[in-house]
Amino acid sequence: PFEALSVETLARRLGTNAALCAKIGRDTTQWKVREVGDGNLNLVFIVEGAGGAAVVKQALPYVRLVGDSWPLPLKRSFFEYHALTRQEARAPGSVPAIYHFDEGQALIIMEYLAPPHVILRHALIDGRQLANIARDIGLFMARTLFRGSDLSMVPKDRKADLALFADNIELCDITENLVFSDPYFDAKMNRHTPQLDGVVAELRADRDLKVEAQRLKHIFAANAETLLHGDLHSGSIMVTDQETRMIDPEFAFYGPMAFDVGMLLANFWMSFFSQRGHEEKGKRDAMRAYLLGVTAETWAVFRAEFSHLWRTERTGMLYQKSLFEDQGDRLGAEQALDHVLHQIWTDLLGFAGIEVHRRILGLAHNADFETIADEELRASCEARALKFGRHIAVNRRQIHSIDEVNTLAALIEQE
Ligand code: SR1
Ligand code: MG
Repeated sequence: PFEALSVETLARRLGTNAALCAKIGRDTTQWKVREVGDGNLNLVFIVEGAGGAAVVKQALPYVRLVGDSWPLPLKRSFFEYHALTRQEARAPGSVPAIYHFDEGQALIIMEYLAPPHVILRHALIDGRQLANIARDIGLFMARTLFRGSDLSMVPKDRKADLALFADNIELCDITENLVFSDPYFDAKMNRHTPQLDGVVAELRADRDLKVEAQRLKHIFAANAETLLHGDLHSGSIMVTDQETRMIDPEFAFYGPMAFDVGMLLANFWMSFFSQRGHEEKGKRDAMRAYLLGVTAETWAVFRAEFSHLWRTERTGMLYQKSLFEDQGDRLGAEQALDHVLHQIWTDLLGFAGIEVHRRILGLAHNADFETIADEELRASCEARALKFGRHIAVNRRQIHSIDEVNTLAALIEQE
């Protein structure tokens, strides 16, 4: 039966695991175990031995953030494992290496991304400008989203994966409620900075916003377009000055391409609006400019790589080459590409706006704002972000470029 690991029991329980011993050494008396999980759901151990180190990640039968009053199935570990193997195949080198998966114990033994790797969110709070994140994340999203879809896969394989990930019901349910609905009414687990009471009441009375949030929820739930990471925020990415790795795809399922891109960009915009709260560590003007540059570059890299894959790897049953290039109609294929990219663009703005809202109004907040101790200051950052989120969600069909969005962000920041 399933048993949660602890710092005390890990060496006894995994001391004979061949994969772990091969990585870190079999002498368990040398093993040092630390629990470092700071996410909302799981246990994460770093295990160091005489020969090296590894991470052991184990799901718990409940939501760690809330406790055992909120049960959550262990099978999320199964989805994380299968998502990681597919991400590695589709975007080699972008995720940690997997050494072992134990479905019964809901645990994955994987590569330890040792310091100087840090969580991207923390690096951005510290005011670090990382040169490669836009390129690396843009490529990761384009490759995984394109290659997991009917633009690329054999229909039988894609349908098998659709069925496999369709059972990730409870984690989808978290997103469906926590992201798209709860922020817009007085749901039980919501919380917000008290100084935002007035702004929150206005947003919850905003019919256009609520309708848009439900339209986006509809797109999220009904558009099984590709295998998503499903929770691609800056806390799900580890970085060094050179390297970028995506972690934690336990929310993986078949959904709209724009969801991963929108959630990711929202986290850069939230970092942007949180910077005035971290100014005691030094002026953040350059950081703000950097962050807007990162959003623009990420979207440009995504578009360029997606377009490249469209032209070179479109082997699936959608927009077949036999209808276009094979008949000498390259323009037809480009026209279809424009439609697909345009849809991703319009929808990502909506998902981004809603993601900003849920991190300020819902249950799961993020450290960008939460680490601002002064509540007045935090509320002023959050209020700007909320306004921005509302604008891009409601007006998403009227916004045509990332520069427009970034100009809006800069204007709201200066108010
Ligand atoms: C109850 S889980 C709350 C949030 O944590 C995860 O990282 C997801 O973002 C989820 O929405
Ligand atoms: Mg996570």
